[in-house]
Amino acid sequence: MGILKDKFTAKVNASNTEIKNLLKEHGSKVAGEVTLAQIYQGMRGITGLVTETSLLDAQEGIRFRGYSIPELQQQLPKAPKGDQPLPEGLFYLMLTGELPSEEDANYITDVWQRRSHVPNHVFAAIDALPVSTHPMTMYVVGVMALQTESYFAKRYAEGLNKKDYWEPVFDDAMILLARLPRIAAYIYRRKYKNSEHIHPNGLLDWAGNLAHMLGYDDKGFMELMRLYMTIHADHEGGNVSAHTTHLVGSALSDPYLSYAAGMNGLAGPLHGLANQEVIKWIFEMQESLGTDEPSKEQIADYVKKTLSEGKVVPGYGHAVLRKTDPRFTAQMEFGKNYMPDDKLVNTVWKIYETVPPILQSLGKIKNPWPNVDAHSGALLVHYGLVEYEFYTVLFAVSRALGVMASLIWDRGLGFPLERPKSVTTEQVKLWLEGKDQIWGE
Ligand code: HAX
Repeated sequence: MGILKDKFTAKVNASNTEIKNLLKEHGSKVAGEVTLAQIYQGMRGITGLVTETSLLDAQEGIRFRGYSIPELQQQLPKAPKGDQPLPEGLFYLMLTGELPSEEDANYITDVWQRRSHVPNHVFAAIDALPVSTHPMTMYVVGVMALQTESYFAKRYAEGLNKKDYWEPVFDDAMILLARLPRIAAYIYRRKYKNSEHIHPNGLLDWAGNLAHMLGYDDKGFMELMRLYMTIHADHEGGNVSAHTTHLVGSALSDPYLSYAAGMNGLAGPLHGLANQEVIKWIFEMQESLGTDEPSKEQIADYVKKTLSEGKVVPGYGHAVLRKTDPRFTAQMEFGKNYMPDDKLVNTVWKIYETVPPILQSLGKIKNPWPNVDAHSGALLVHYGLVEYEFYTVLFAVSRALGVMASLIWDRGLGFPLERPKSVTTEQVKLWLEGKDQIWGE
């Protein structure tokens, strides 16, 4: 891992100097104000942390180190004869800030291939759970079992200089990334394919190998995995999974502990679990309507029924985005190229034409447009991966790319323990009466 570490060292040293000077000159500049509503309502719109790997624009969507998804699809290295980016290239970009050459991406594939062996006790820990366990629970248990391997935890226990924290975090992150596809595939084959496991293929790239170990060697599915792993990787720092990983990491919990914590957040239905909820909701709609080709009118009625029952329409809305998610659009383009006549995929597109005006008409939803989760399941179903409870595990494997690149940066930049201030309503009332300060320990 020497070449990549050397590259990172040069980048992080330059950044440290830049940030030190920036704070010296501008550290006391006021960067915004906070309303009482924001304090009570999920801290929306409060800028409170630095994440170098990607930036989310409410109108335009995500950019990874300045590159949009269509730009990444053009400029990142591809698998032989492939047309989708290799996630290895995205990881390189997020870690170094530079577009990788084919050689750079292949180097990462090679490192991850060599470090992909998962110790037996991890499989034993997963096997100890009932088969009925949700795949995300199995996944987090697998990650936690892998924590026995942490270099950071060992080196910290031995006594590690602050300046060197990032290095074992880097090693842990690379090894964790190398092993996650194996863990994910193991869970899938155990739960849904009678524990008939498939050996990794040493010649395949990271996402291609995941497809292979899941049991889907179709070229289209491999390309889908490369796209899927790329677009789900990062969504700046404030989302639940990225923020949790960063927060737990700030206590110097090692990368395994931090990532597992983040993935427990991803497993919530308002976040990553929404991808399973979308397909579940569509299947339930099909069953209730008695057709797998519902009309727009039928969809509209079903959406209104969902809302009248006090439920959310899964896959729609976002805490930051205010337009159609470019990750949704990238998947729609993939569908148009690879499966234009698929009934379920066409239903997803009909839902897209139907839902936004209905949500808009409620007058309270800030973003009526689809997010990434509105589309992903239908593409997986097309290739036969119908077991929707597994979908969030795929999201989790991808999200590791972003949160691990960020965690390496967090330690490289020496970010301290994160600890915002909270208040009680009693104190808020005193403050409103002019009898107390709201801030300050
Ligand atoms: N269906 C029904 N109601 C919705 C809605 C939806 N899709 N999206 C928002 N609303 C409601 C909210 O529940 C809220 O209602 P109340 O005032 O009655 O509490 C109101 O509209 C205002 O919400 P908002 O300000 O527009 O949205 P938030 O920032 O609070 O929440 C969510 C953002 C993503 C959680 C929300 O849009 C939602 O629940 N969407 C459906 C679940 C989903 O798709 N989640 C995945 C999001 C993307 C992601 O993280 N992927 O992993």
